[in-house]
Amino acid sequence: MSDIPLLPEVQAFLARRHGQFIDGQASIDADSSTFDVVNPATTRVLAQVHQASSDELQQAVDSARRAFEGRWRDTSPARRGELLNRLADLMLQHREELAQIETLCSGKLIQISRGFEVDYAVQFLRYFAGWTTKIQGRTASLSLPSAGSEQYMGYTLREPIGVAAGIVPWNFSIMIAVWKFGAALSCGCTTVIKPSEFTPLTMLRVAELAIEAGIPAGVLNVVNGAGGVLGPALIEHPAVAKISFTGSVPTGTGVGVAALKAGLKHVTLELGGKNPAGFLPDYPVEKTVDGILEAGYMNQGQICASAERFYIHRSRIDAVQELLAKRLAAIPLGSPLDERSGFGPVANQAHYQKLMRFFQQARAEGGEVIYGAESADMDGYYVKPTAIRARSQHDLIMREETFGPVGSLLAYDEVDELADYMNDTPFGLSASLWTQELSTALRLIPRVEAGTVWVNMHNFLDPALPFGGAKQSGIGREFGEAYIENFTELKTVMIRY
Ligand code: TXE
Repeated sequence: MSDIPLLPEVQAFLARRHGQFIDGQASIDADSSTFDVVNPATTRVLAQVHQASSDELQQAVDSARRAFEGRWRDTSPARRGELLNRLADLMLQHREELAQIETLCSGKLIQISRGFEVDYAVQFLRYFAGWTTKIQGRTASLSLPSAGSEQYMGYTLREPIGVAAGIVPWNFSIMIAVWKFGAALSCGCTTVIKPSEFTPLTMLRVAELAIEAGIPAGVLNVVNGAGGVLGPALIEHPAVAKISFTGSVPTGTGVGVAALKAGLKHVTLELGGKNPAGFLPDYPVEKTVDGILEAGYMNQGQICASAERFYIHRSRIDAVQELLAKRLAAIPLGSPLDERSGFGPVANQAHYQKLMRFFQQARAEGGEVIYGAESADMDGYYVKPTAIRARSQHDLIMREETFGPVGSLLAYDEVDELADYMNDTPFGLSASLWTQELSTALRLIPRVEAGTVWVNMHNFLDPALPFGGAKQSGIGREFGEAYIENFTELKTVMIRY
């Protein structure tokens, strides 16, 4: 097994000093403290990044506000679309460079970095570019009384909301940022993106490409630093009108409260949860195992929509368990820069330690380890893909998001019981049903409490369809037409004539 060679431009990029990207250029406050970016596959420090100072934060928001008022809001929709498409072209031209930087920072398999962080992100960016010319209000027929000859007309306008802050997690540092800035820019908003402190580098490079594409300075700014310090400062800044957050439920809840307290700011929260996959009694064993692998283990399970709870009919669960153990054991763990690896490290040390605590807890609760539940004997933050047979729906492993490669299996007897189990959680981001009986699926879909329900598939997103959480998994929807609501204010106009 061997790693692909790093491109010279990746090595040159890593050797630079890193900080923020403000008003069209790199910004480094030499007096501000630095934090390390660690390669989770080796635990070695890759780069150091200067934390944004409060002056820099101010400059980033000021620059976004000036760019909004002075230029971007008034740039024609067609031109905005053209520029977003040009950025998409440049991202593809720099595909390998961006993918390598992402893999080094996050431990994501290089093929996934190429396919998702670049190709798929570009597909989203082009989707948003296509919407720029289609954002519309409506006209309405009014019923106001007319005493004489006066008449009325009424219509609505969708106006860009202003400066939008995008707070991004570490699991998809480019793609999730594109969801936020692509959507914002297409609506005429400008942005300040705060990447996760674990993956702060890729967006600095994307912001440079945005300038090369011709997107005006100040439209896309990037500030880096500890979420607990920078996040609240960004949310509270009076010129920030909107916060779009993706991340964990506790942090997201805090962000929502802070956004309301900071002046009833608009907020979109895309949070995680504890997503279920329910396999109906007719579904064959081998296909069930394929489904579990698809739903739970991609990107080491570090996908907010991934399933972590798997409900299998009692008549099949033992056979599923046996085959799943074999399939998990056969996944080749290895360096994420080696194209033959099928499974890389988890993204950072804190996450690795959190998973170790989950394994301990699951054992203490009497969960049966089907496979894994331990680290792999390798230098980086590697954990084995894990499956646990839970004792009951009340086990911690069935209730709390691990955000890792950890599937918990539980047997059910009746289909009604399955629906109850699936909904027995405060969260509701996604869910999947697996059956060859379409009528069973169609009857169950309305009963499942989740923002997205897949049938015979899991973890697929399409820019044309809204995505977001029910219950405590979030507020608002991204993608589809739904995203336009997030970044525009609806203005009603009434005219008497
Ligand atoms: O996530 P956070 P973290 C889960 C996963 C992981 C745990 C912690 O289980 O182990 O969360 O990861 C910024 N105000 N998920 O700490 O805290 C932070 O800097 C404003 C699930 O990375 O949610 C980062 O940019 N912002 C998940 C972003 O919020 C704040 C994806 C996400 O950080 C802030 C990631 C604050 N007070 C982790 N504190 C999912 N389900 O999608 C932090 N941030």
